Amino acid sequence: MIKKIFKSSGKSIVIGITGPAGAGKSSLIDKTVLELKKHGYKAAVLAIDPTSHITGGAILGDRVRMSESTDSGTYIRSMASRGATGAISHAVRNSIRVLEYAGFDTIIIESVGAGQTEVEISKIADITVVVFNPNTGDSIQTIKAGLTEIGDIYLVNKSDLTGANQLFDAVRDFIGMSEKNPSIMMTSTKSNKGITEFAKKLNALITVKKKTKNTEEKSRLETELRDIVLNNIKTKVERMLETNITYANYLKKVQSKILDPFEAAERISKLIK
Ligand SMILES: Nc1nc2c(ncn2[C@@H]2O[C@H](COP(=O)(O)OP(=O)(O)OP(=O)(O)O)[C@@H](O)[C@H]2O)c(=O)[nH]1
Ligand SMILES: [Mg+2]
Repeated sequence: MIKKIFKSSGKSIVIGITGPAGAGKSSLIDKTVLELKKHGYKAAVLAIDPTSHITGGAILGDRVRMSESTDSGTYIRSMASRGATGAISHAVRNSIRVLEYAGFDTIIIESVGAGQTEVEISKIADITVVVFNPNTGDSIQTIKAGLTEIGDIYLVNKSDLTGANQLFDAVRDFIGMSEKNPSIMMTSTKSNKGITEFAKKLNALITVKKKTKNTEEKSRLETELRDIVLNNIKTKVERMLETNITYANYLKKVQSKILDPFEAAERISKLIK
């Protein structure tokens, strides 16, 4: 399928929305998608689900939170992220291609937390939004944990709750000086505040990103190709080592301390052409 649709792919704008669990990402996406529709965009949502897909808890949660937009024709799909992070970006890249082929020009990816997956997704996304909320005390911790580099927009959601203003100031102090010069905004999906402004900002960013999409796509494809080649080679070598007699012999020598592992590895590596 990818073979068939690859040729025309790489034009849609990908928006990554990340942040701690319960920050209100799904609720925000639900409302934002409707606003983006007014700007003429047709959005699809991919929710990366960090939990087991057997219990289905978060999948259901995301679906329920996005009921408004699903009712109006938005496509939402959850993906389990258990397993290698490399595998996730692989699956996400291909899902984006399929969704684009299906006619969506804006693809929103929701992911939780501040881990490797988020950083990987921010590399795939054209625009990254980091969502915080005053409910969880770990927000600043999250900022410190490495989300400072990835955001184009930092959003303090749940502005209807106390502590939102302080959090906004803290985020501004922390993020304000970063090189990317990101926007810092406040929203409340509950009292419907700031969503229009957020969508407006996204619209402006989409317009900018569309101009550089071509160049961006080229460098992304280079990363992707490299990823695939390195992965293939790794698998090949792993398989070879499983059955290789010379390797087994060297291993015995190392295990009986006749040879150190570095010397042995050097010699084994020379066998691989
Ligand atoms: N007070 C208030 N609550 C909100 C707001 N936005 C979302 N919530 C609530 O916060 C909870 C989590 O919202 P979600 O939209 O599921 O958050 P999420 O970030 O997608 O959560 P995960 O996908 O589980 O990480 C829900 O109970 C929402 O109703 C808001 O602006 N104000
Ligand atoms: Mg969610």
